[in-house]
Amino acid sequence: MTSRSTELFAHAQKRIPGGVNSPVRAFRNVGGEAFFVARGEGARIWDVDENEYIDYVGSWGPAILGHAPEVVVDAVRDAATRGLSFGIPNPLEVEMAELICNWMPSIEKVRMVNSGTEATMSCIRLARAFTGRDKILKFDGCYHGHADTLLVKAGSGALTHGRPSSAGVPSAFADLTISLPFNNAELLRRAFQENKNEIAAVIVEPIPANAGLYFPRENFLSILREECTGNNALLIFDEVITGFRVARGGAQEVYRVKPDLTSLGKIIGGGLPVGAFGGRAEIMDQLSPDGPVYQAGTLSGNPIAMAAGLAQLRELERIDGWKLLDKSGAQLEALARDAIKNANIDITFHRLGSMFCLFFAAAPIVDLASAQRSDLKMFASFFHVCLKRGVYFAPSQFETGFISAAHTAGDIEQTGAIVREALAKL
Ligand code: KE4
Repeated sequence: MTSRSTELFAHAQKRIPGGVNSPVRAFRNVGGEAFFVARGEGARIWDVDENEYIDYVGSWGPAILGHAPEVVVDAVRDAATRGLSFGIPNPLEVEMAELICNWMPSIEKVRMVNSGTEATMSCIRLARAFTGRDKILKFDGCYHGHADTLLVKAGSGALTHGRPSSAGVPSAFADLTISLPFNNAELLRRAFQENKNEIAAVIVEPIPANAGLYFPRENFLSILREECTGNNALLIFDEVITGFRVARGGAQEVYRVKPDLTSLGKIIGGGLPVGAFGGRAEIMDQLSPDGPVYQAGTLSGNPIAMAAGLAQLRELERIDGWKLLDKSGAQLEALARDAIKNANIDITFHRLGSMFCLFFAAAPIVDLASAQRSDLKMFASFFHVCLKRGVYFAPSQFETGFISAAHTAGDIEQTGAIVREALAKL
């Protein structure tokens, strides 16, 4: 009997490219067919054939409280009764701006947008205008959304589908983007010397999470800061994933490095389409209508999305979510490491707070090249065995797993047992 997911996927492929509205959902890295989700509640999701999964994708980061958290649903329902969108300033935008600036002191002014891509794209335009320079420096495997300038050696879906530098991006654009191996301070210094006074900004995921999850060497981010300052280039932290996840003040609080601009997304929308970018007032004031840099959006600061994001962020603070998430992360790590010890396979487990990744490769994994040593076939088998047993991990080796505040110790215990079983079967 054909499953409902299979029927839907067949129909979707007739009307939607690849049958999906975002490539990573297509299971191409792991094979098989994407399932269609019917609903989610807390740490669990159900597909249209009523199969139940413990969810470690969490909408790729936004569902930090789990699915359909009561506080967020109530806030959305309440705001919706007063109208869905106006294109007129509303009080919730000011509350959101105030919260972001208080939680991330490097942000003196912030503007709301509708996706992480819009946030990073706007940071790049702003940096180019503020410095009067054109070149941008990024790192191989880091993914900053799908703006032309940033689809050069990009991570996430671009990497998963083997096209880190996308077709359709004019070489004139791509030539303005320098991409280096992450964690290589020597090459960074050399790039600044070879492109004297030409680099407008360095954009970085302070904790790269789009080629699997790995970490900056102890002083790499401070070297980035020093090199940018010394060369009058701006430092942009892309905290679309890490913002308000790894700490209340994001990765910049964890590593105590102050960027000039920060891009945000995912969690701040509570599941609705929201991005934001902000930083030093003297830079942000270059934006229209005060300054010469144009940037706009019909739905930016939309009251429903603001209500959802504010409810999620305030709840996260109320329950001290970061402590709770780290405790759950530590429990999963202990179980995973135990399972790995029992399986005689090269696996490197990385975790920070509620973000984690199992690389099917030996350590050390410090950049894209080392992440690409992973055995993708083995990852795919692991993914499908876990899926069959009711655990949904990201359908790509080049993504990161997310634990939510809704995952109970029981859920994680169950997950640990399934991981152990899956590794033993490889
Ligand atoms: P969006 O445009 O997808 O909202 O955000 C782009 C983006 C920017 N910066 C970072 C660090 C990101 O991780 C992302 C988007 N993340 C991917 C998953 N790793 C989104 C999933 C998808 O593309 O469907």
